[in-house]
Amino acid sequence: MALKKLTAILIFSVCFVNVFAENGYDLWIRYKKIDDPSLLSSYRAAIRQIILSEKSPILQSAGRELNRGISGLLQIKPVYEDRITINGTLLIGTPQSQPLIARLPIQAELKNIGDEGYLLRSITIDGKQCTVITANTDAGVLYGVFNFLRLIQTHQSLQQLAVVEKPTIKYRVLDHWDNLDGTIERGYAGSSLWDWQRLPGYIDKRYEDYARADASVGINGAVLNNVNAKAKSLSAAYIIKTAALADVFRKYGIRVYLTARFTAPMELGKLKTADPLDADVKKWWKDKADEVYKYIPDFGGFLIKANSEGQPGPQDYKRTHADGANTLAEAVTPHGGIVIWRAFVYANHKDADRAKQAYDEFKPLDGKFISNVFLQVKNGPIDFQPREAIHPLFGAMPKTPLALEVEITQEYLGFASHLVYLAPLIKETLDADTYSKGEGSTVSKIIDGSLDHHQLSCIAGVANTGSDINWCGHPFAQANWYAFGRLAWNPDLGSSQIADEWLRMTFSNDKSFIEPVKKIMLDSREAAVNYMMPMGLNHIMNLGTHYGPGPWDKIPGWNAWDYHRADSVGLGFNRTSTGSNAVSQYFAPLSNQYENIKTTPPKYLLWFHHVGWNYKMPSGKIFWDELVDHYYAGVNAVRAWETTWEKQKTKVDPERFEEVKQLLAQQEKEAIWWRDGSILYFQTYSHLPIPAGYEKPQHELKYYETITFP
Ligand code: BDP
Repeated sequence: MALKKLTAILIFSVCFVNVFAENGYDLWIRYKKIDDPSLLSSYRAAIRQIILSEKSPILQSAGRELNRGISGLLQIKPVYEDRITINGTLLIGTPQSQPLIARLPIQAELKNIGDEGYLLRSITIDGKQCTVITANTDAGVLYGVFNFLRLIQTHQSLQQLAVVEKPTIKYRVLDHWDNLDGTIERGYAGSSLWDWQRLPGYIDKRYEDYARADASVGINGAVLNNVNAKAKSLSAAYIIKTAALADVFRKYGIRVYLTARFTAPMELGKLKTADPLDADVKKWWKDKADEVYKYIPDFGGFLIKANSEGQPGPQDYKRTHADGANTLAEAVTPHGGIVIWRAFVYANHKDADRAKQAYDEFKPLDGKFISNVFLQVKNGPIDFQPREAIHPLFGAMPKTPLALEVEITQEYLGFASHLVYLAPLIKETLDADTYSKGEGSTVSKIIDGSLDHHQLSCIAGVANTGSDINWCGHPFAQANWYAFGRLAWNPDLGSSQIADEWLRMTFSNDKSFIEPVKKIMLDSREAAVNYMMPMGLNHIMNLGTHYGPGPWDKIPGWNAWDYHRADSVGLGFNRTSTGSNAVSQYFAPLSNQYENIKTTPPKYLLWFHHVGWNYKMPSGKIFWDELVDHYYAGVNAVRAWETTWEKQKTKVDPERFEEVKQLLAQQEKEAIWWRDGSILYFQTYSHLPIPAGYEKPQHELKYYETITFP
């Protein structure tokens, strides 16, 4: 687009009346007018004119976003110029798109911020006070613009800006488990955002808003379809549909990826085999990749779930995961694509400890993958449970770039009805020390590539987005999308800072609102662990729905008992050397720490040990009493949030106030369901009473066992 010029500098306030109720659609990029008059005038003074030449689609996106932000937050109409004439000039672009920037003494700094980093700098140029938003690439500029708007949204000063940012992780990807029929596996916020039937003809405006939200937190990739893949997504017709989405997302620096069904060469190509070492199969994947890249030149690559939960894979042909991954990776190599191969595998037979299986299967393959393959590892070795011990593969495969996969959708954390802020869960994973190369070998250093010297790095989050008007179902579930993006960009950010930013942008900058509500968010994950699966318990949810308690559940192939192992002696899975010996998969000192019940962190107690009901805990209480304490603490926390939320009535819009209020009431009810159902069930083994002073369950165990999915 040509350089926009306006002759006069016109800054005027526009009185917009907000006729729309707050339905949550605008997420954290809602740009509501700043009320504080002195803040407003200082921001207006800093943005009296803008120099931005919109030479590329991404720079156009940056310009549009800036207009939208400034006209909303400051109610001024930005004025565009092509030279610096006054104080309060915003100078935006790369040294290439904006010659003025090429002359500034910041070139050395630019060299250090890579492809996607950016600088926000207050600089005096020709005697005029300017703010520069610059980067080496247009995408970096776009991220800089979003950060600049975030400063205003969160009421930060724009004086003396010296922000230097660059992402720690290269591929920051959302995995959408969306099916081609519009349903979403483990999606709780409506149906798929992708309208496959009307693509490529109809481009829903929402695609762009989705991309804006992603880009605002630095997410740069989206896997569009379910890991339980259909070959059809790689058919010619669907490649064209995918290309239409890619055209929208590209303007926001986002690449698309597809999941690949391993038997696609047979299903689509009519080959007799999908053996990854078969020449025809290799050729099929190569041709398919060429076809995809013809329509989508910046296609990210393939994500594959193979030989897992019934999905086909290389082992069906007596080949290894590495054989399979490499064949697909070779196909995308000429185009600069990557393959993300999932490590989520387990054979569902009784005697195996599921927690050990991915390690047993993949560790021997370290060094066997070609260089554009990631192995994508879930945070824990079972399956996205409310709390898991860290996955032992982290640190165990130094020759292979590992990607971390976390679940943003709350499959095991109350779907879209429970308020559970996930930054603390993600942080717990990122900050975990594996000791693979001595102290400080954290998961974040493993996945960002720095510990084992990998050039490529990747993090993926299973998306919680859907067609609900507010995108994520629960108003607070939006915070998990936000937090994932922020942590993917910078794993060192704190949960509290992220919650603070999100609350300010999504609800209000009022401190008397932020502090108590932030506390709810920060406490929420631990509370959910407490009322669902405290002290290292896991996989005791209803096995059919993954909602509500089911420690008693048995369905074909599955027993919740296999995970909790309750008996007359105690509770928990012995993974020490006298049990499954999963502890041996960890590096010392963790292996020794977990081997010993006395040194195992209490939060992982039942993950590693079968603990006697009367075992004396460090607190002096017996184990049973402490278990019960945790369950009650979980419910009590939710009750306290309800009281806190009630006090926010005048500080938030009535729509979202009421929605959160009702959902908290539901969460309390269901926390009690979890608590009472679990305690009564475990009591049938412990035969110990609920300690005095606690309210007693209102029903018999049978009642909780027969509650159907609400
Ligand atoms: C499990 C989900 C299942 C997914 C699987 C996976 O229940 O729907 O397909 O993870 O990650 O937790 O492949």
